[in-house]
Order: sequence, then structure tokens, then C-alpha cells
Amino acid sequence: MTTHVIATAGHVDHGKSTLVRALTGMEPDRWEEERRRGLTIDLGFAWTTLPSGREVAFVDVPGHGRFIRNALAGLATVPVVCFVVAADEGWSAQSSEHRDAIAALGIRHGLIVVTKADRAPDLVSATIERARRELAQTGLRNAPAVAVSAVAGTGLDKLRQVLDDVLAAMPAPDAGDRLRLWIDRAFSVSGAGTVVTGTLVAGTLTKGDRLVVVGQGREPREVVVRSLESRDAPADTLQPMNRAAVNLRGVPAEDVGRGQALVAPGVWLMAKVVDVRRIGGAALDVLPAQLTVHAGTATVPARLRSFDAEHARITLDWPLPLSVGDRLLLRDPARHSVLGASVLDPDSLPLLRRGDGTRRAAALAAMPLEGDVLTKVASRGAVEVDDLRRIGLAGPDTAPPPEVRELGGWWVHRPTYEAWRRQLRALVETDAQRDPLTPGVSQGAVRDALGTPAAHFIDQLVADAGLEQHNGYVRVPRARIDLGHAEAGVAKLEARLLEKPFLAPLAGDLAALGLGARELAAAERAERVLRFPGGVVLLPSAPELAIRALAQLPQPFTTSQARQALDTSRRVAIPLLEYLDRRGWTRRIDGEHREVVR
Ligand SMILES: Nc1nc2c(ncn2[C@@H]2O[C@H](COP(=O)(O)OP(=O)(O)OP(=O)(O)O)[C@@H](O)[C@H]2O)c(=O)[nH]1
Ligand SMILES: [Mg+2]
Repeated sequence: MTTHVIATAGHVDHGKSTLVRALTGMEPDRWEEERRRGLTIDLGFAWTTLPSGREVAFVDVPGHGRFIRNALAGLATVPVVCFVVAADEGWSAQSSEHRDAIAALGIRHGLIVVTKADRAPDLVSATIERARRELAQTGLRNAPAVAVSAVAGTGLDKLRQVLDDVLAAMPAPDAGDRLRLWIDRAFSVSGAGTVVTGTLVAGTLTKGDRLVVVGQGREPREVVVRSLESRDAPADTLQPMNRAAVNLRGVPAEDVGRGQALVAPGVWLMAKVVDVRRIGGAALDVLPAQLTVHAGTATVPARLRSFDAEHARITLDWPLPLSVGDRLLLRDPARHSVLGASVLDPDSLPLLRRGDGTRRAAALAAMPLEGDVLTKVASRGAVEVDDLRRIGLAGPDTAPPPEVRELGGWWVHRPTYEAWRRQLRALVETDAQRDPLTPGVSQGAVRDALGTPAAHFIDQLVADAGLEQHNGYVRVPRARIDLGHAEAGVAKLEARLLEKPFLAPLAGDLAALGLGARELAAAERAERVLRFPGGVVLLPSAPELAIRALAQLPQPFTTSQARQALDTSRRVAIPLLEYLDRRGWTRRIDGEHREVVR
């Protein structure tokens, strides 16, 4: 069954609660004081079934200016509005304030209801006209209008029909979205414990869910959904749009209340510093630095630093679960004005250096309202996809923009990655030029040079930079080392050693080939030769060839047998055997005997 939630709006005494009562047969004014004074103070809840079978719940808000916080807590969490204007009084002060809130919140669904038609039948059409004019700059500019008299009972059937039409045009809510239920009420039920209520606009609630209560400057509390109700009926699971009453295990009722939210664990960023763009209303740079921010059901004191008329940074007194695209209401407590702001970035970097503010203003000005994942990724170089989801910049199926590459759960800015790659290569090549015998640059030094988050991608960067890693060092691949003037001599040496692998050239032979200590060191770095103590130079394949020959001997064998098997001199055999001992390929049994281990 399709369910919906509608909030009322409009000036005090214009007949909002009376209308809800007439439509639902339920009493929205929950408090004795409200009924005695004939005045709504806090949010009221009632529900009914429309002729189509659609279930609709109402969140009835107070019209009196003194209770504006309560009214905003209702309006800010409900996507459809029933805007009430009394025919006899017409458009009034609080009508304007609620209109501004609706504009600021970006509410696009609703209807205009002219009440008390019995009192001033001749003013009905003028009142509708005025309401249309006043709402022309809001999302309700095309909202249908109905005149009713709750007292005479006229217009109510028409109203139900129009309500049905408005709700039929609503886009389907996203039951798979991240859960965030702004709490509008919390109370204790004897025998059941803590119950919180709210309007479920996205995500799904299920019995047994492990969730977290956040906000209001309190420590996050892990809770379990013990049971669920909607419209007084128990449910195992609830999907949007719905009013939800959630029985929680894990938090006493006095530790939870309006302004907090029930969220799925790990998928929301608790944002304290948010960069915003204004939505209608006055310029941001004429607002006072201290103001009140309304987000969902939360009311939070905040500091405002404007970048320009359109953009500002807001520092909340305590963090809230906020995402890109969330609407905030900014209120100057001294004046009766509400102004909207859309969150462009709930996870901004601090502005530390001169000119950071100017640069940030330009970046924000260039961002679309739905935020800009590329700017975010570019500003950090790389961001974990989960972090992008937490701030609403990526959904589960979002593909990265072309300038971004996905790498092991991260979105990496390609130009930044390219810069890291070049930097790494320069680092390693400079080191190799400075010291021909270098083992390379240690991974720690690479991390220090490239910084975070580049350090997450060292393996990939090494590969993409055409480098290699060996024993924890990043180095120029051996094959790429240019031997320059020594190349000819080394090539001749290789040819000789390929013929007779263990016949190491004497010092004079090497000198004749133009191979001194520097040239041989470079050749060794290039893995063209292996050098042993005593000036013995062999090919890198020599140990492998030696061990194969030695394995043919009766074990254990003597140094002299080894020398004969390898067809070489003691000058070569001794250091070669000691090399094999060190590798663990041979084992020395006593002064004269060894055996092959491998
Ligand atoms: N004659 C007439 N009186 C009405 C009608 N609707 C409401 N009223 C009266 O108007 C007064 C205010 O109605 P409420 O429904 O309390 O107004 P409200 O908009 O809920 O007021 P707040 O919640 O305080 O903002 C009550 O005395 C109602 O009986 C109507 O259609 N015709
Ligand atoms: Mg009322």
C-alpha cells in the first residue's frame, strides 16, 4: 500500500489543526494545554485513508511565530505540504515565514487550502490568487488550490480528491537509500521502553536493525530496533514515505530526543563544518556571524563565515549527519527571517593560508547544487569511495568521471596521480644518478616524498612509473641501466663468460676491456655481472650453473673436486663456494667438505 506524509503550513489560527481533524477524525493537538488554548504548540500527528486507498499521515505544525522551531522541525522532514490560508484573514505574517521555509527546503509537492470559506465566501478567489502570487517563487508555484469549510463540511471531498492527485504525481521514494530518520519525538512506554518517532523519507527500517542515535552533541549510541509501528499498527519493516515509531533497545528515553537522528552505522559523515550556497532570501554576507541552523529536526547554534553573497562556511556547535544536497534553514534569532542554504560540501578542508578563502569561493561558485565529486577528489588527490558515499557524492552504482580512476576502493584524480608518478620516477632516477651503487629509494622515503594519500598506491605507481621494487626499495629496473662507454667492454666480457662461465678474467684482462671499478659496479647494478671478493667477476647465471654441476658430484665433496668439476682455479672456486654457502645452497661440513643442500 502506498503511504504518504504531509505537513501543514500557514499562519496561526488559520484552521490547520481543524482541517486535519476534519480529514482524519483524529486529534492532532496532543497536549491538554493546546486544546485548552485552541493553539498548536508542538507537532501533531494524525492519519487517514484516501478514497483511492492511499494511506496518508499528517504532521500538523504550529502557526504561531513563537513555536517556529517546532514548525520547521515538521516542515524540514516532510516532502509534501498542505499550505493553509484562512479566507477571512488572508495571507499573513506567518504565511510568509512558512513560505520562505518551503522555498528554502526546496519542497516541490503540495496544495493550497483556503479554509474558513464559510466566513468569507467572497474573498476565496482573492485569497487563492494572493497565495499563488506569494508561492510563485517556491516549488509550490503550480500547486492546486481548494476552498473548504471545516465547520460546514464543504470542499472536503474535493480536497481528498486533489490530495490524491498530488500524491499520485509524487516520485517513488528510495527505500534502498542510506537510512536517516530525524527524530521528532521520544518517549518511554511502560513495558516497551524507549520509542522514537519520525518521518521515514528514505531507507528502510527493519526489526532487529542495529542503528546509531547521533546528534545534539551527544555521544553516538548504538541501538537495536526492538519493534516498529506505523499509524498505530505493528510492522516488521517500514519503507518510505511513512511515519515511524521505533522501539529501541540501548538508550533510555531521557537520552534521546528531537534534533537527533537514527542512522545506519558507518554510512553517514558527522559534519561540523559545511560549505553552503544560499537558496533564496537575503545575501549571506549581510547575515550576522552567529545564527541558528535548522537541519531536519535539529536546531543548532552556528557561526557563519561568508565567502560572498552566495556562499558561506557554517560551523555548527555540534556535528550532524549531513550530505551534499541537504537543505539547511538559517535563522537570525533577532529577526523573523528564514533563509535556505544547500550543502555543497560537508567535509571541507580548513582554510589556513592566505588566499584560501578566495580560492574556496571560486571553487564553490563553480559547483552544481548536487555537489561536485571531481572537485572533491581533485582537492585530495584521492578519496575512498566509501567516504564519497558517506557525504552523498557517490551512490552504490555511480561511475567515476573520466578524470577519475578507480583503484582499490579509492577514486584517484588522474592528473594528480600522473604528478605522483612523475615525482616518484624523478626521485628514484636522481638517487640512481647520485649513487651508482644505490639499492634504490626505501618505501619509507617514497611515502615521505609523495605524502598521503599517494602512499596507498605505491605498488601501482611503481609499476606505472616503469620502476620496480626489490627488498623494500624502489629502483630503476636493472635492464634499463645504461652502461654508456662501458657497454662494449661488458658485452665482450659476457661473450667470454658465456663460453667459459667460471674462467673469471684477471685484472689485466678487465683493464684491457676498459672495465674499472666504476664500470663493473654499474654493470653489477644492471645485473649484467656478479662480483666476488678478490676481483672475481662472473655472469649472474654462474651460481645456478655451479650448483647444477656440484649436485652431480658424490656428496659431500671437497674444494678440489669442486674446482675440477667447474673447470676453474682456486681463485674463483673459493669465493664462489662461499657465496653458495651464504645463499644456503651448499653447506660447509668441515674445513674441506661441503654438500649441496638444494
Ligand atoms: N468558521 C470556521 N471556523 C474555522 C474553520 N476552520 C477552523 N476554524 C476555527 O479557527 C480557529 C483556529 O483553528 P485551528 O485549527 O486551531 O487553527 P490552526 O491553524 O491549527 O492554529 P495553530 O495551530 O495555532 O497555528 C478554531 O476556533 C477553529 O474552530 C472553518 O472552516 N470555518
Ligand atoms: Mg493547529
